[in-house]
Amino acid sequence: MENKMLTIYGCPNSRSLRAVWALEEAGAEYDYVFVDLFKGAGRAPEFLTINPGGKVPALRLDDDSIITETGAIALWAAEHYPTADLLPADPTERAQAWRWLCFGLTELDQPLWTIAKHRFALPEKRRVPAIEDTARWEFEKAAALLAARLDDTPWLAGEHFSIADIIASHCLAWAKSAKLSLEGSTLPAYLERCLARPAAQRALAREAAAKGKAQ
Ligand SMILES: N[C@@H](CCC(=O)N[C@@H](CS)C(=O)NCC(=O)O)C(=O)O
Repeated sequence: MENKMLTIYGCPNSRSLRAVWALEEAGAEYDYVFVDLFKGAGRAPEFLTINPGGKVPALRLDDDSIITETGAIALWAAEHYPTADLLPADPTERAQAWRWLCFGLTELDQPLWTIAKHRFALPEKRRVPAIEDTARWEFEKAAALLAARLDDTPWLAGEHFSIADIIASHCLAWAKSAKLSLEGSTLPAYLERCLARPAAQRALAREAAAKGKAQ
């Protein structure tokens, strides 16, 4: 079979950074297609054939099938590039990676998404601004659990960086940009450590370059 390039559909300042970061950690080669969500490109008919949900990220595989959902894309990268060690081989650490990956995608991501939806993402008549107070409270409870875990282990799975760290640290960066404060020193230090990884820096640069090229 012809060896086709992977293609990631993304937009800077969105969850697509998680997918690009996972591909960079994996050492994958891929094309990047900039979907300008801020100009409605997520709703364009050509993108809806890629992801009928109109959301980024989406990953086109070399057999032309599409995966959406940041968790699924990160897991795919971890499984297809095993030498990158994005999921620990040790069964105990691997179980912890699953645990914290799911925690990030639900307990951390969802209150942040609730805040974003009710600030700007939903049609105006669907927004309930008063919900923000409860979502912040939920996020703070989840962030405290994350901090407690990171007081015990350097990375969420244990001794080794994993895709759980990509999702969790992306949520922390998102919280910061939404002006939520990260209590204590553990989470800011962890976020800095995650973002300092060369793969994270390459992912940020790749997304920025794709946007710059399109404008
Ligand atoms: N659960 C999905 C969420 C993806 C998502 O909501 N992406 C946002 C950007 S962060 C998006 O494309 N929004 C455009 C829209 O909702 O129209 C994932 O984790 O991949």
